[in-house]
Amino acid sequence: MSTDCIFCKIAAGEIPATVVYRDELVTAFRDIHPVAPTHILVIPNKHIPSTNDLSEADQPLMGHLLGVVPKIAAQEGVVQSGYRLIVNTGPDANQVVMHFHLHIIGGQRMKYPMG
Ligand code: DGP
Repeated sequence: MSTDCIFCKIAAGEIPATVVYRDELVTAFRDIHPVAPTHILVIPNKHIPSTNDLSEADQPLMGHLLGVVPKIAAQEGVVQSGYRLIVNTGPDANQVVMHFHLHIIGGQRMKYPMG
């Protein structure tokens, strides 16, 4: 855990968030500034700053993180309608919080093309 990381504190239950899924490895909660009717962030409970910091040892964890997405999508009622997964990494992607997080965005038709 990184003591100055807001997402570490959410994972540890030290600051409030609307948690929609939690297990020993990952936590999912509603984004504070939703851009769509469904906007969930899925994070590893372990502090990993960004995609660039993933190690080979993190592969089972990241597989698990992706694996919980359909369960959360089902809870949110967007499995059939679809949803977008986004991982912002670094300045050009506007990554603001330096704790790896996967955005699940859905509940409305997404803009396309992306970028
Ligand atoms: P990104 O640009 O990918 O780093 O997006 C970070 C997201 O995190 C952004 O959509 C807003 C959300 N966020 C930031 N701080 C908090 C917080 O304290 N609680 C919650 N629930 N979401 C937060």
